[in-house]
Formats: sequence, structure tokens, C-alpha cells
Amino acid sequence: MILLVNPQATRPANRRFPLSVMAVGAALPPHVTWEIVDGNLPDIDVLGEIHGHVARQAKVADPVTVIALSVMPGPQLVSAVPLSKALKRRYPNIPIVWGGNFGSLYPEPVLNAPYVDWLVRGQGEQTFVELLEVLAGERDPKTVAGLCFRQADGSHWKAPERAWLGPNDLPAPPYHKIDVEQYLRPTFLGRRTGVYQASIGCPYGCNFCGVISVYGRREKVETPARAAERLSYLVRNHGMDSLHFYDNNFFLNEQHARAIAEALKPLGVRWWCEARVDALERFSDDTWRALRAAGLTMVFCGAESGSNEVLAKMNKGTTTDQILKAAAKTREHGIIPEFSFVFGDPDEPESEIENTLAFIRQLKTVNPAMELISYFYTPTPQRKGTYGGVDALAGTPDTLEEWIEPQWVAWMTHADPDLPWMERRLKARVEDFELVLKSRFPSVHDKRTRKWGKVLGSLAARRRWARADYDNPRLLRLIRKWARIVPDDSQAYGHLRPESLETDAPWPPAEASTAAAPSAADAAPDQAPRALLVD
Ligand code: B12
Ligand code: SF4
Repeated sequence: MILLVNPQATRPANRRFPLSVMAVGAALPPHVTWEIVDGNLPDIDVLGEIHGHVARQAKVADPVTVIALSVMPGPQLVSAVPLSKALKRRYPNIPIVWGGNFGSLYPEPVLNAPYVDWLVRGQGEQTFVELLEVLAGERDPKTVAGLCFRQADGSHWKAPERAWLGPNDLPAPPYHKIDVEQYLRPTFLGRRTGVYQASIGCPYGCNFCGVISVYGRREKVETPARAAERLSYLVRNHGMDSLHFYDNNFFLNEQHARAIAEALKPLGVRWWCEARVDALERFSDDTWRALRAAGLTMVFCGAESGSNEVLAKMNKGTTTDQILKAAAKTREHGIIPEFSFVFGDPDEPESEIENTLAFIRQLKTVNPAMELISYFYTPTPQRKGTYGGVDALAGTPDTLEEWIEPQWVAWMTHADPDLPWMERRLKARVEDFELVLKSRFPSVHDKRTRKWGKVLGSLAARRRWARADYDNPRLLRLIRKWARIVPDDSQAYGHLRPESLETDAPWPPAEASTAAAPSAADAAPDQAPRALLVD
């Protein structure tokens, strides 16, 4: 049996289908048995679950032969490192495999980790099947594209990348392997929101983006009719009423958008997707109407900056004029736009921040329903180089232990990157702006502020917003604090609790055991830190 593990990446309340491990499992040959262990489920003890599987399978003629983890940069990495160590310590003879975005971007630290045996880079389905052939002694690991490992002399073997397949050539998500009911959760879109990815990659070339580093500048899309057929299963059998598309770039062009609208309309779901402003502003009114009628409720656009020079420097391929036009179109058709901005241009951080803040005000006038998502500039993958006229960024860590230190997690999540050109006062300026804006116009996603807090905050922020005065909004901070609904668990995004990492035993372990039965120590929930979770 193969265990496919999704280490905890988010609060249980925000769990979604673990599509990454579902995709890998779906592609396994029929004779291979497999199970998913999802660390995002409420109250799950991941190690305990794995121990249970290992113990049970040892008694039947189908022992666990591989434990494979999906690892995304950020909090999931923080969960995956101690989990992998604990597993290797407990089961030194079961190969530990990593796949997912982190190792695809940063293979070296994964290959330096003695508790990870194999790394699958890029698309995982075929590579993982071929790895199983390697483990069965049927093939030379060096013949497997996308596979990486430590060689006997300690050097790293990194196979050439694998030519990846589009969604039409891959199996459907295996919903029968998860408890679907556990994952259809309420969101702004509906009471039972699901997730789906109907394309892979992105054809654009924004030079800060991790997607093209993994998939190249290409996108392959699933035929809309095929996607709709898969989704109709969830609507019919599980009452899914809304949907979040994970695609990096949902609409290839207008014709594709129309085909999507036609295929999704009969499902009667409200949906969210990501799109480019240059694609959106070209859509005819008929297409906008068709999308609205098909359930498009919110569209996320990487606006990035209020300056055309900076957009050109990012190789974004869009202009501020296109952003404004997309905002106007969404208003006209009653669709909420989410615009994300990246603050902290290395060359002129201060003037660029002011410029972008002024642009966001303008956007808010064009479409008052717009939602703001803000990030701080963090080139991915990090490159050594000259930024803002100074040599900066020493490159990324060589070990996973360093990667899970707070400053690197902050960098991976774009939340609080420690960058030489991004002074604290500039960061505070952006945060204060965001607080004034979000107090004045509470976000539709905000379920954590009590209703009275939203009303009070909006009133208290009125004058500041009108005067563009964002400096140190102490009263708004207080209102936000008072009106906060205490989350139903104690996990908070961005709060790295050092003690949860300190409980992590040193590596290598003093002694390793091959026993299959779980021990109380291994089952301790603190092995996988639950502190750093996405909100
Ligand atoms: C879902 C998702 C999340 C969810 C994760 C839910 C979960 N895992 O349970 C949540 C909301 C938690 C999340 C958070 C973040 N995410 Co995220 N996320 C995504 C998203 C939208 C979809 C991923 C997905 O499921 N795709 C569908 C599956 C089928 O594809 P896949 O994951 O790529 O898996 C394939 C391969 O990677 C590989 N593979 C993956 N796992 C494994 C495991 C094994 C064993 C093998 C063999 C292969 C393998 O094979 C799979 C099939 O081909 C992607 C964007 C995208 N469309 O890819 C961003 C993305 C992965 N996220 C990203 C980022 C940056 C983040 C955050 C850091 C953002 C932030 N500011 O906080 C956080 C922190 C991550 C964390 N918590 O650890 C970036 C990563 C790029 C980068 N910089 O490296 C992406 C690409 C978005 C982007 N456009 O920049 N995210
Ligand atoms: S459009 Fe989005 S996904 Fe595509 S390269 Fe640019 S930032 Fe990345």
C-alpha cells in the first residue's frame, strides 16, 4: 500500500479537497492500493493515522511500502519537515518521497535532508508511477524524468524535467478516496464550496512568479465540457453550490471563456477564478453577461502595481489602463474583482508604494466593490542579484531546518519578507493603508469581525479615507481588536510558535526502530507544528 500524505497547510476550518495527492493517487495502476492521510482535517493525528495504516497493513499481505508527502512552500513545509523526520525515525526502511511546489523549486535542501529518500519535481503522476517501478527493482532510477535522489557518494541526481500532460490526459479526481462531505465548506460564494483545477501552467512570463519556474510558460486546459461533467458529480451527489477554481489563469481567450460559461451554466453554481486584466478588458459585453449568467461571482486579478514602468519591469504584460477597464467592466456586470498588489519595488520602494496606494484609491472609485489583496515583493525562486542598486539576497538556505525558520516562512508566504529595501516604516505604511481601507469598506470575506465592529470601523474610517490620512490609525486598530470574533481554534497564520519546533527531536535520531506498531511518542500531536497555518 502507498500512503499519500497532505501535511497540514491550513486551518481545519479552511480545508479543501487535497487535490495534489488525489491527482497522484488517481494515476496509480489499478493493482496498487493507496490511501490519503490529510493533515488539514479537524482533529486528525497524522502520525497516529499513518501508524495505524502501517500496523494494519503489516497484518495483511499488503504492507505500506512508500509514504509520499505533498509539500508546498510556507506552512506546509513547516508541517512536513518534523513529520518526515518522525516517519524516517520510526520506519527507516519505508521510502519517504516528497513532491509538490517546494521541492520543484528548491530541490537541493530536500536532497540534503537525510529523512527524504526521493524527490519528484514538477507534475507528479507519471513520475511517481515510474518511481514505484524503480522501488520494485524493475528499472534504473536514472531513466525516470523528473526524479531526484541522493546517490551513494552523497551527490545529487536531478533528472531532466518531464514533459507534462494536460488535464485532458489525466484521470478524474478520485472523490471516492476522500470523505467529500468533510470538504464542502461555507465561503462567501456559498454554503458548500468545492475546489477544482481545470488547467495546468500559465503562458505568461511575470518574472516574480513561481508557477512558470515549475511549469515553463505554457498552459494546457481541460475541455470545459469535461470539467463540467466532473463537477456535475459533486453538484448532483453532494449538493455543491459554489466553486473555487485553482487555475493560475482561467480564461485562455474569449472563445474559451464563452465555452466555459456555456458548460458551467447548467450546474447553477457560483464561482471564483483567476484571470488577467488584459484578457478581461477585451471581452465583449455578451461574454461578460454569459459569464455572469454562468455563475461567475468573483474574479481575482494580479494587478501588481499602479505604475506602468513597474509592470513592464515585472514583465507583467499589462497596463494600469487595462486594470481600470477591467474594474469598470466588473462593476457594469455585477462581478466582484479582487485585485492583488505587490508592494516594495526594490528600485524605488517609497515612491512606488505611494503611487500604488493612490492607484488603489482610483480603482476603488471605479469599482467600489473591489477587494484588495496585498503582498510584499518576494522574487520566487529567490535569486542573488542587484536590487535597488545594492547586491542583495544571499540566495536560499541549503537545509530544510533553515527553511522552516520564521524569517524564511515569512518570505515564502510573501507576508513579511526581510528584504533590505523594504524598511519597516514602509511596510507599516502599507499595513495602515490597508486597515483604513478595510475598515471603511469591510471585505466580503471578513467573517472574523463582529457586525457592530464593521459598522463602527466604517464610520471611524470615513474621515481618514476621505483625507487620504492613513498614519497610525490607532482607533481603527482598537475597534478591530475589540470586534474580533475569537477563532474556533488557537491557530493563527503567521505566528510561528518556536516551542513547537523546539519539541522536534534532533536529527539523526539516537536509535532507529523498524517496529511497525505506533508508539505514544510518535503519535504525539506536537510533532507536526500546528502553529503556522493559513488563515
Ligand atoms: C490549493 C493551494 C493552496 C492551499 C493548499 C491546500 C492544501 N494543500 O490542502 C492553501 C490555501 C493552503 C495554499 C496556501 C498557500 N499557497 Co498555495 N496554492 C494552491 C493552488 C491554488 C492549487 C494547488 C493544487 O492543489 N493544485 C492541483 C494539484 C493537482 O496540482 P499540484 O498541487 O501542482 O500537484 C501536482 C504537482 O505539484 C505534483 N505533486 C504535488 N504534491 C505531490 C506529492 C507527491 C508525493 C508527488 C509524487 C507529486 C506531487 O504532482 C501533482 C499532480 O501533477 C496553487 C496554484 C496552482 N493552481 O497550482 C497555489 C500555489 C501552489 N500556492 C502558492 C503559495 C505561494 C501559497 C502560499 C505560500 C501563499 C501565501 N501567501 O500564503 C500559501 C502557503 C502554503 C501553505 N499553507 O503551506 C504558490 C506556490 C508558488 C511558489 N512560490 O512556490 C502557488 C503556485 C500559487 C501561485 N500562483 O503563486 N495554497
Ligand atoms: S499571469 Fe499569474 S500565473 Fe501567469 S506568470 Fe503571471 S503571475 Fe504567474
